[in-house]
Amino acid sequence: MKINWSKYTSIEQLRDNIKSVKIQGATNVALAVVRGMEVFIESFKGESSQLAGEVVKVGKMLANARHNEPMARNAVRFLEKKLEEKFSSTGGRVDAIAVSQINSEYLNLVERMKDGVLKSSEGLGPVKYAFTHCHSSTVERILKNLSEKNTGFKVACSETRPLFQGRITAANLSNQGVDTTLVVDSGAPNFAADRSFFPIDVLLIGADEITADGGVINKIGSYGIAVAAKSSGTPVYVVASLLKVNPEMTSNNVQIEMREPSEVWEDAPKDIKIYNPAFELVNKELITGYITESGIVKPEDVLSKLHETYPWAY
Ligand code: RUB
Repeated sequence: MKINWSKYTSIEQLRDNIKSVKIQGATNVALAVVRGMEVFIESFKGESSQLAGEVVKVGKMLANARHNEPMARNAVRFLEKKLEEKFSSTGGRVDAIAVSQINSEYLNLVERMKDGVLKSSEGLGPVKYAFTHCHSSTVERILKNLSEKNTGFKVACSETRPLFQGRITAANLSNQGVDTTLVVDSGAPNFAADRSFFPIDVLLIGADEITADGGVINKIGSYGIAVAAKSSGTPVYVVASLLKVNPEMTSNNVQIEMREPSEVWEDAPKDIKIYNPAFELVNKELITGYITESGIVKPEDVLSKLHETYPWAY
């Protein structure tokens, strides 16, 4: 489902919506960062010589509103790199139009990336039963396409407590005519492993951050479902852009965004400690492959593919 970005008219509104997960999913967070930079340009009244530096600052602030979002940081990195090129070719004159053009180029790149991921997903071959977790716009698009290509296609997804993003996936797919089943989180691993009732051909999950050594950081709950799928011989694919690879993070030094306990239990008795990480690591041994804009990539090759595909990236 496409977001109408014009309804976001202030940087604070964008930052608050990213932090509260009203704008959710790594790709939408990256697009929100671009929207924020546009909003800033539209209202900028300062010295034109300062525009480029200031817009990059705004972009970085928004891109760091959530911790595990390298794709958002790459949206700003793209602008920075292109601005550097413009500085050297125009002797330092960069105006609002030039910045907006670069942002549009980034948006076009994201569209090409999405088309590339969709094309790579053809490598999956026929799929009748798929399982997913949380809400990834990238996975949702692939599932819709699979339902068009495979007669009798069915998808199941887990609810994804505490914020129930799985219901977004279920509602979006069902509204598009896809045969959809929702399962509670506690039943999800067993559901993914049970080959009798819903014999899953593939588990497809999204990614917020991909570690340099090929692990994926995705919504809490992803690990257990991946273990269950792998243990019953079901392939586990991560559907994601290479722009989510963080060259500085490996499976040994992951840092995960911690969220407010109140998301889990609003009026919990005060002495109970609540552990509420947004995401968790799925280690590379559980991952069959990454479905990316540059083909289906083995976990150990994600970093070299990032450098090959996007030499300018973070
Ligand atoms: C969303 C989530 C998604 C990835 C990928 O978590 O884990 O799988 O962000 O999404 P949250 P996309 O709801 O906390 O943002 O494929 O749309 O980039």
